[in-house]
Amino acid sequence: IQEPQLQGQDTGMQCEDDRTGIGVETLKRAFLDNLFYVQGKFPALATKHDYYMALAYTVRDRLLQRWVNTAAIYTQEGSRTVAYLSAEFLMGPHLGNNLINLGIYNQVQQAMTELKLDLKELLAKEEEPGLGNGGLGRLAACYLDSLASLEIPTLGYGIRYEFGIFDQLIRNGWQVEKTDKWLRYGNPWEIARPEWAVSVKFGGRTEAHKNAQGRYRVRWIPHKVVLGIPYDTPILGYKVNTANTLRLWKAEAPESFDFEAFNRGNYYGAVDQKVTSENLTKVLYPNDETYEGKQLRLEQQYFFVSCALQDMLRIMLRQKLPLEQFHEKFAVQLNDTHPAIAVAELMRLLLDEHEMDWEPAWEITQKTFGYTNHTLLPEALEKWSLKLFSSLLPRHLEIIYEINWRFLEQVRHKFGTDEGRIGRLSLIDENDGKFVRMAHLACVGSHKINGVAALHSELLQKTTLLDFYEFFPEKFTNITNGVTPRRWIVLSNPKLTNLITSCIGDNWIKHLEDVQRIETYAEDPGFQQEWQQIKRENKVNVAEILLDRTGVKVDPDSLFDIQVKRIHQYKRQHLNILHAITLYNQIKQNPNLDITPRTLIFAGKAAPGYYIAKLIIKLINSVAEVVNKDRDIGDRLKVVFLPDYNVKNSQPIYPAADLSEQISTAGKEASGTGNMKFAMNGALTIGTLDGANIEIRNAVGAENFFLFGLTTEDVGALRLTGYRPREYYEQNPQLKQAIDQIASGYFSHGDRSLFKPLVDLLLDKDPFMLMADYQPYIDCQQQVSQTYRDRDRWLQMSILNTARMGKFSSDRAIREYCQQIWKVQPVPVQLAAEKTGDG
Ligand code: TH1
Repeated sequence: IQEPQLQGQDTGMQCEDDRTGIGVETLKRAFLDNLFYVQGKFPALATKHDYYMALAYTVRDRLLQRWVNTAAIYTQEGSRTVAYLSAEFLMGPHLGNNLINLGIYNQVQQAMTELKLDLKELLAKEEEPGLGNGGLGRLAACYLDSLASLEIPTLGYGIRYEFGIFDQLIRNGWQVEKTDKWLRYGNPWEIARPEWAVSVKFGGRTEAHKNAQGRYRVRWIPHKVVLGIPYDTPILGYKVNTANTLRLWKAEAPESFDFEAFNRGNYYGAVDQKVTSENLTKVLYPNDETYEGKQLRLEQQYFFVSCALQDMLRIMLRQKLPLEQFHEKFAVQLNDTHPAIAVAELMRLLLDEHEMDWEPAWEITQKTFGYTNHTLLPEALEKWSLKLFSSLLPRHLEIIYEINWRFLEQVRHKFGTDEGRIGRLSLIDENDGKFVRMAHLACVGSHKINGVAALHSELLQKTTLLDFYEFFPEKFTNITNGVTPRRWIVLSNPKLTNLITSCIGDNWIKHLEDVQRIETYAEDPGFQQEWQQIKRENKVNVAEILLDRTGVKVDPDSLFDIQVKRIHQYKRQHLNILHAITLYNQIKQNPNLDITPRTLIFAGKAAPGYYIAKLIIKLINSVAEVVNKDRDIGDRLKVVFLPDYNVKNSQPIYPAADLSEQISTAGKEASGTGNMKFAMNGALTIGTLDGANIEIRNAVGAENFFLFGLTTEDVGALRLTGYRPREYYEQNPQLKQAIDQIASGYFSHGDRSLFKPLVDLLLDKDPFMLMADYQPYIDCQQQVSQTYRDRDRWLQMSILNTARMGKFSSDRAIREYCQQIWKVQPVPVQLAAEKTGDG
């Protein structure tokens, strides 16, 4: 797909450096060399995995030169740097992405073919680092790609979970979780940096002491100390020499043995400390958008934040920068409130460890941080009980009290003593029990607060953070999410990439706005024909995957109607399944019905403790079982649940979709990013006026988007006037039939108790208003079916969707962060060879 660049062509005659050359012969030689010297194998003994590793090291060698150069230039220039703090980074497999960004995909493919190997098979061998739950973690990964591609000095800081998000199996229709042993066969993309380990304290108490100048300072005497070891992964930009760093921290015991215990003969006891310390970074909490007040989670958050800030201070000292310039050297972004303890930790480091006074320390802190809010759902808003907080972070609680006291003084100064307002703004929630409110800490400690789509940012200011908006409106802004076209178009959909590039060149990969130029072809029959052919081939590919993983055979000529995302009530996978049941009933009632054949594809994980979400998975599989084996239905309707949705498994999905399901209750989905990946790949969206759907519809044109459902205002008004879901059920025969079938055991071998909790919830409470949105959704789906029958119209709509998605590149989003929040400039990196002109 990509032509070689940055380096000269390999003529096969001149001798390229085995570690940097990108000619086919050099790549083959380097690959075999790595097979021998890294894996200790020769071809006759090598497994597929050995070949994958040899290729990964071959690619890594080509990254390292850029990585080392980048670090040298950043150090030499003392560049202003973005530090992106996130408890989750859902990077996906590295190999394919690095091949694309290096621009060597085609050469490597050829080299492998010449060695009688299949690059696709080797790519499939990579275990992806699933260090995130869903959209929030994947957004962080897209942003790292764009930051590197835009040549912005960046450090991503996070946690090196030993076990990432669980692997999902489906057994008897239920989700079963399996631990994700991603490090089992080694990770060729990371380099441990034990020389930059830091200590992190926990628990204990504080005391006052006099410093050398005779002034009182606070000292923290911890109960335990844990070591943080950084593991670095290079993040290469697209066709640039910039390779930034993702620095993930692993917890270790400061001493692997407790020698006192050892000498007492308690060998097993001696290893205890090692075990408990290492538990800290053992596993990712698999909850998307619901927090559990678990001690270990707060420990994880504080651990990686403290490691990150200490690391930044080390970098400043090494570059001989005074600490007063911390906010000039680093722009630190808080990816939701998970790293919000950073506000108190930076204060502690400046005050206690570097003896700065409160006022300058606070000014530096506020100028350093930006806070991104990703959700309005109340169950996701983190608050920690004072009991837990004070036992774990006693010094931070003192600092938070001081921040709060000073902040509330300012509030009083501005608004007078309005106790209601003060209670609502306080960093401490005293409503029932006492809690530290992390979003409040993040707001007060940051100079900018952003939501992730226009509607979400508006709602933040009008509802969840209204009091903060009234107090400092200038801090608030919106930056609509984006996704990287490198992974989500070029890597995932090579055929579409080639078609677009053959028409308009490849500039669009770096400047997605340019993809607009394919609009002139939207009605060109030849182009439409190729467009359709590519979609069909992508659907055939997914049909093969579905057959392989689920045993269900689907028709690639049917309409591929896809909903892939975490399973959540607010995302309403169960509304989609009500549509499936409705279609099923329509065919059963009229076996000769000429309907548009559809394949409904679902995928996504449920949090292991989220009972209703797991029941929704069971319902999807139960409906699938009945529908798929019903001979009356035939190829007109299929329902499939693809297990173990992750980045790797998602890549073939987006390019194969005709219809993208974005059907959350209005006001609940902050942005969504899957909606963008689908539309860029030419899927049409059926969706509500929620999150980024609104902006996607504005961009692609209302006539190219299937809109239905309540608006955010409707939802609020209906709630206020008294929402009675059962009335919709009683008054709508189709809906009643579908619900009654679920309740009667039609899909559960006569078991009436299985889905009762779900049915009762829908009829009595229906917190996400499926009953109200049911008929508008069904009607809109009918429109979809009609439109699909007009092939030319559909193709034109599909092409226009891709053409008009330029805004949703993460490059645009990152440019906005750079200008509005981080005030940071690109720092281009040249390779030494380029500088001397002998490359
Ligand atoms: C998601 C939002 O639900 C989604 O709408 C948005 O596109 C995405 O973030 C990126 O901005 C969130 N994921 C999480 C995960 C946790 C807590 C809150 C959110 S919001 C653990």
